[in-house]
Amino acid sequence: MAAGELAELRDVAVEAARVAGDILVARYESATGPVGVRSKSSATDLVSEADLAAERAIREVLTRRRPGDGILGEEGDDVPGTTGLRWVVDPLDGTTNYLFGLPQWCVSVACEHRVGVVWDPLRQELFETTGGTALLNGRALEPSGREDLATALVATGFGYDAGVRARQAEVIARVLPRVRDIRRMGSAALDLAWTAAGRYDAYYERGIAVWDVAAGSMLCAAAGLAVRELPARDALAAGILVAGPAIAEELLDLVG
Ligand code: LIP
Repeated sequence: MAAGELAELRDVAVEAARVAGDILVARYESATGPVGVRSKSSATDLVSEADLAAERAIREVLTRRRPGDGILGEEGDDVPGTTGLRWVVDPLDGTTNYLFGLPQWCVSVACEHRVGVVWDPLRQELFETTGGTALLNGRALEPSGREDLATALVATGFGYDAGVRARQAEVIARVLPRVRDIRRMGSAALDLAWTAAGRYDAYYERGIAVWDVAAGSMLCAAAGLAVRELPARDALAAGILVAGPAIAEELLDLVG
């Protein structure tokens, strides 16, 4: 793809993420309690009016600037495209945090295999990649380079289904004694971006959706991290693991 077209895709992704972020911040700062919330797959799987408004805004930018591209979003229809390009968007990653007033949520916009953008409007942190390098506010990301799993800070997350969470607790019981510590912060896209930035040494999670990881996994790959798929097994969904090359395989064996 020509550099100019890639730059245009990047600008579209950033505009879409920022427009959604403005909507989310306005509602977040004005919210005085649970606003327009309903549950999806379970009582703990929530979607808000903010999610829906943010995705509508993203879709408006994409259809206006990239007519003919496909769009897959967490809250809207899967729109097939005619150009061979598909946008995968999570308008609000970290929905539960957002609704509880916890400042750990973001907007994730990816043009598959071309551009990944994770926008954290509260911290004004723009993570982006067009494949070659991964950037945070224009500066190259540097993963931690951790070489010892025992001193690694590992992020993870859990599903919404009680049975799945019980199995994920069994995995955590194996991992926790073997690493420095665990962080469960509630946004896969930020977990991936922060791992690419070296704030975490590794991240893994099963049961996440393609829109949770589409942009963040591109950031991690561009930053030189190992990006591995966790295959579905024993009633556990497929997932993702990202880590520095020196600890990735050992963590993969542990997570299973
Ligand atoms: C969330 C993920 C998080 C996961 C949550 C949820 P959402 O996405 O980012 O990593 O642990 O269960 O799936 O629903 O906030 O877009």
